[in-house]
Amino acid sequence: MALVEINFDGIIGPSHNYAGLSLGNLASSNNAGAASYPKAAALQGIEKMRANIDLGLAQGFFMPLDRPNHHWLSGLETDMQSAEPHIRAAAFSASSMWAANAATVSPAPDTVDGKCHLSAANLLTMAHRSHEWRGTLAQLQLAFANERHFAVHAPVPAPFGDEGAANFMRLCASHDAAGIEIFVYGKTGGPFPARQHVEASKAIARAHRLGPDKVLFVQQSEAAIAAGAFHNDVVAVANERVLFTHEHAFEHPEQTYADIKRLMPEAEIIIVPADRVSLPDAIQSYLFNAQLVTLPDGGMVLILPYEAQENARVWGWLTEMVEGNGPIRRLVPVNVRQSMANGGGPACLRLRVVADPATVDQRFIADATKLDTIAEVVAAHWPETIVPDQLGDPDLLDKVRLARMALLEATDLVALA
Ligand code: SUG
Repeated sequence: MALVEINFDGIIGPSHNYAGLSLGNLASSNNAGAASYPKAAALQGIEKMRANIDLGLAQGFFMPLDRPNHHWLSGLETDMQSAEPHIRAAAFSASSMWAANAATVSPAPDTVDGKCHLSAANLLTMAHRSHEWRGTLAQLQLAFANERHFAVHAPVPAPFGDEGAANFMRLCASHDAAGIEIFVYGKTGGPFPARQHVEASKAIARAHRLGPDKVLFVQQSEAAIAAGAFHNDVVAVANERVLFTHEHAFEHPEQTYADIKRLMPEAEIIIVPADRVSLPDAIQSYLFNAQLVTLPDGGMVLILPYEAQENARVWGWLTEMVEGNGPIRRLVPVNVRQSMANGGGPACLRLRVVADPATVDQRFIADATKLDTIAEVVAAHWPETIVPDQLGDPDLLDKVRLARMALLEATDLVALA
């Protein structure tokens, strides 16, 4: 089979909660302390996968990581009972659901050795995310174990923060053709941290054996980070020859567009002007944190959160865009409200891998029947609700651990226990 884009979604874990852990992520801060609904959250994610399969797209998934992370806590000489609340919350976070941050992926057509390269992200800027990489790496090594087709790399070492594909875009004539890879890094973000360091991006480009004439390193705009775009995928998304971006996504937009056109003259850049959609509107509605995908018939659709439809200025602009003669033909709103309340839209929940699905470990490939099985496990085992002051409750910790184990058993992935 030919190379296709497979979207691997992180299954939303049973410990999903709102602990306000991500400075600079406004949804995370604004919802700190609110009650979360892990079962509803995971079912929303499963429905998104189901809808994408119905659109004819290839779909995979990743398992939630083991939480709380006792290994991390013991490294800090503490445990769930005695840890301070912020450490306890960091150990318990279900943040690996945002699979766009799991790794950076360079598909085989872009690399000198003709393999698909994946580098697990170190996520070291945020404490609760900094301990994801071990579990993520183990999972990538299992899913992409076929060394004829894949090379899986360990994270870039500290101190250079890397947040994976959330700060990475690929433009190409079609997914199976050689493309250009755009690494977006931050320098400063006003009051908020810039999470992607340029040295991490450069290291990944070297590890992935990309041709230097096919790579761009682009600075994210300081204003965007300061407004709450903690990842570039909050203000821009690319698919095949199309870049869909906010006017203020990049620090040097004209230079960025010119460089893209130089490396790929057929690129089509759709710029959403700030006088139609302000940065605050873009960040509140997450219109760019959409899955921009090509359907089997060749048309492109934007799979975006309900929140984008509910913002009149955003929806007005999008409606005009699809009525025009552009490449994006359809808008498909989806309900991922539980994830959105922690700053994770449809695009955050998935990692794109261009590969032949037959070369991937089949346990990670979704179909309707498998999603039914996963939904049954979630319905039976995931907590209904969690409030942050429950995080030390031993009954909740047991429930969360057993819920994940039930899922690993149902998907034949106990190797990840
Ligand atoms: O890293 N939120 C995540 C959201 C990640 C979104 N991913 C992409 N943009 N690709 C983050 O900020 C909040 C957790 C909490 O507050 O409980 C959180 O980690």
